[in-house]
Amino acid sequence: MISKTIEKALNEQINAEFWSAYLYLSMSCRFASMGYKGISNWFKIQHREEMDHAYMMIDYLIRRGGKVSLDPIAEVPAGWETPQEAYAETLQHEQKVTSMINALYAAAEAEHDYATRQMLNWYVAEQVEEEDSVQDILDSLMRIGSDATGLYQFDLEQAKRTYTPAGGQND
Ligand code: OFO
Repeated sequence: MISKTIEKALNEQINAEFWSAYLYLSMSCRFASMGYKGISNWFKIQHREEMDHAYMMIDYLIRRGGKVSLDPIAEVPAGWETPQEAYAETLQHEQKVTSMINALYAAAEAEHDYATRQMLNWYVAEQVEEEDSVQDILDSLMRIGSDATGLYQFDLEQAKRTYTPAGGQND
């Protein structure tokens, strides 16, 4: 049986994962409406991965006998003007999520909840991956600057991203 402290912390993280999913869906919609189909695709896949992150934690909480609370999702921003702006915000957001996962990990350790700590290892590794891939994209965008042909090519590249269910989640 999971402790009330960890149950609460996991429910907060589940809400945060849904918020991330909603944030990236907002970015996907924004870039679709600006004609950047590839960038919209990249953010839509990011959205689906975040949903998986939430589902994985929900499954875990249920398996441990915890109670899932699906709290309201706070409003997300909208209206990014450039890809650079949205990806910079993505990196900032992922850095914040990394600190949240670290805090959760520390809470699991403090409670001697080694099963939760073990489950969180997947998220710790995922955050390294998330920050690294967004940093790579920002580096490319830095080189492209406002070059229209470069941005066109970049959009085509982003269109190639495909969805793979995270952590064995089914679509
Ligand atoms: Fe769930 O990794 Fe991004 O936020």
